Amino acid sequence: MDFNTISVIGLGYIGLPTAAVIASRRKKVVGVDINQHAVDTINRGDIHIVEPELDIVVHAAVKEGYLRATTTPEPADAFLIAVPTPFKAENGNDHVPDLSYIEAASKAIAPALKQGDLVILESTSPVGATEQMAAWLAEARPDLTFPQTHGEESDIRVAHCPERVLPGHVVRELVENDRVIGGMTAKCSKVATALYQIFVEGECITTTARTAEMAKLTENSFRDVNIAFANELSIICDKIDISVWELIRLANRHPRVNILQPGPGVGGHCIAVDPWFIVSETPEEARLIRTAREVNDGKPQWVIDKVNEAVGKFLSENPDKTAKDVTIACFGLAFKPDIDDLRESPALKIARLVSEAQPGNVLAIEPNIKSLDISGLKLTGIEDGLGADIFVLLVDHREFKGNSPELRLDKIIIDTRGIWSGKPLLQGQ
Ligand code: SAJ
Repeated sequence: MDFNTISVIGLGYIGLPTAAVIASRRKKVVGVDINQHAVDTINRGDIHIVEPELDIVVHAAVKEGYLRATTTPEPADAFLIAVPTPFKAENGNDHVPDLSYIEAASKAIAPALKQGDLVILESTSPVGATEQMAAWLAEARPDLTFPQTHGEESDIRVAHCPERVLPGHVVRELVENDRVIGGMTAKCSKVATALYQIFVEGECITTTARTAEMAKLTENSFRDVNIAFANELSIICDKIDISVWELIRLANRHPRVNILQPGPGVGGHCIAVDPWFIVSETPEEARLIRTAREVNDGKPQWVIDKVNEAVGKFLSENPDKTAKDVTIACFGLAFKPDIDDLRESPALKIARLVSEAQPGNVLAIEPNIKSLDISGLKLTGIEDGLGADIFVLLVDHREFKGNSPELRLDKIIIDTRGIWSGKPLLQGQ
């Protein structure tokens, strides 16, 4: 199977690296995005997102003429859709998946389709989304045949191949990770596998589209449930005055135990979202998955309650002071260590809510960003942060690790990541 031109729809955190890596294999890639700024930036050989090594790969692919971006889809041999799947805005609390970006992308590429083309959905999707996408394509192109009606004989091949790369390691993981490839027919899987073999060194394992969709949701739900277990343990341990960090270290000495790390909550755009796609489809059955989401979503408020307790403790130890005199330093705002990504970050949420609730100064120390536009939150360097009365460690950035003595003496420390105190969460209680 020859793919002369490959089109990637959606040039975000997944689409752009995928387009660039395919182009680095000397394939002609046309990237499509509705964001004109992103398109212009990429065509200059630059990138509009932060991801290690991506700038080099994109720059080379554009300069060598293999990668080009546009706002309008063009004919290609394969179309790879990597657009967002958020929740429906009007149903925010029900966590119902919103397929409107997939619908818009399907309708945008439909006029460019021709017999023999392959369409792959990479966006993390609820079970059934690939079949829905094929239905939208068929509706727009009644002159072509699709797998849902013509099986192996269809003009267009359709498959789901979920992305599973870890932000911060995308360029490496895109090549090294195994891929689950779910074709709507066996032939669809075969053709899609040929596409991924252009750049994937891991194994390509084929299945059905629905199983591939569920596999991706399962991977992120597995992680969410395991993080929820760690977060619940941290709350239990805090109550009974045991160091959760020591506890987990000890329990993990068991050959079949591997507990993850507690934190201030679960952030990012995947693990805090995808499990809801299962819950939304099977609300009666997905009880553990739902509870895990609730445990992790409840953790930021629990940390905020600890900050309030810490302020009370500080004031009782310093009766000459009022709440206005208390300075709180929040260490870290990103959703995980050593990145600049603040989207869906529990750390940012905690810092923001603390600054709204506390009358004193609230400092934010985030070495990975240069500016912050949140009223009441003052972005400062580590040195200034060390002058605060209460430290709230929210992200285990490399800059915060270590044994700095200033971090331990006569300060109230709320260490949600266990890198400073190694003691019960609110040190000194
Ligand atoms: N976290 C903890 N404790 C841990 C591990 C993580 O609190 O022990 C928190 C992090 O701080 C962060 C959140 O969980 O707030 C998510 O971080 P992460 O590193 O676990 O995952 P993501 O969201 O960056 O990427 C995940 C990955 N999925 C899995 O590891 C199963 C990645 O492979 C997926 O491709 C990605 O979701 C995605 O796009 O779906």
